[in-house]
Amino acid sequence: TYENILVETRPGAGEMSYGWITLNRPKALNALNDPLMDELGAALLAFDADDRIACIVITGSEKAFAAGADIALMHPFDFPNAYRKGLISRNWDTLRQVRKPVIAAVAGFALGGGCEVAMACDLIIAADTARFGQPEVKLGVIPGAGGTQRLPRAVGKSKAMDLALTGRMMDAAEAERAGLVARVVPAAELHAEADKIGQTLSGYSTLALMAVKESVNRAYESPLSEGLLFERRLFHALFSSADQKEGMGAFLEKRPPKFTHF
Ligand code: CO8
Repeated sequence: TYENILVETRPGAGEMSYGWITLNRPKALNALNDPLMDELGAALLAFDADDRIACIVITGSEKAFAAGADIALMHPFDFPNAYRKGLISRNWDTLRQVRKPVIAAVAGFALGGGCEVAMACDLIIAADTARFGQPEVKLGVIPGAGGTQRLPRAVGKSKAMDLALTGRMMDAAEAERAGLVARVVPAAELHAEADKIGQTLSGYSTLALMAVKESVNRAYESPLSEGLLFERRLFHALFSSADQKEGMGAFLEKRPPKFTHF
């Protein structure tokens, strides 16, 4: 029923699966508009609510992950309408609310809002063809969904300023060196690499995956002492799970664990 994205459930380890979302507005290089963002939000929430899903992959096409927000759509807007209607503002918070790991698998252009979608994911893997950038300055505006906030946290102030002030693109190798991207692989292997991550994560306890995500994200929101305390509380909390007994028991018995996600 989606028109701007393709959604699949891929079999993972054991009885678990992982979600696979492909941004799919090929004629506009996956430019983001409200319908696409609404569909992305709905698909993410559906996967997040599904107990059989361990994690979610978001990808685009070979040419573009997403080339930004839709410029033709934005062009006629004035401030009162952009503000009142929340121009292309919906569902960015949904990306933050998803509690399972979300992996961005980026090939081609990830520009403006496209780069911001990737950065709102939990980890970015890139094809060697990937190009990242915040070119909004060239259009007379600035990034509007985290480009001036998440990018400096990911790559530091100097490089974030460089990208957002000049609007230049950064290739995959530079993005990996800068810490924006976790892994770079040849373009032909991008989906296999994302599948490998889906397979790996779906073999783990969903509780542990969600706790890792929550705790790492805390690092961005709190001073070190509070972040460490939060982490320790979650670490101790996981001792109330059957999966902790199973994970540690399986290690001691030298057999693979069979997690039940309780
Ligand atoms: N919006 C709308 N259409 C687009 C966009 C876009 N962002 N990007 C590409 N397209 C369209 C082109 O207009 C073209 O359409 P058509 O065939 O009908 O002419 C088609 O996609 C193919 O594009 P090109 O012919 O330009 O392809 P090239 O390979 O020559 O160039 C580029 C690819 C370099 C990616 C080029 O298309 C480009 O520079 N695109 C714009 C990139 C950009 O400026 N992105 C930032 C947009 S602003 C933004 O994202 C703000 C985020 C706000 C977030 C939400 C806030 C609340």
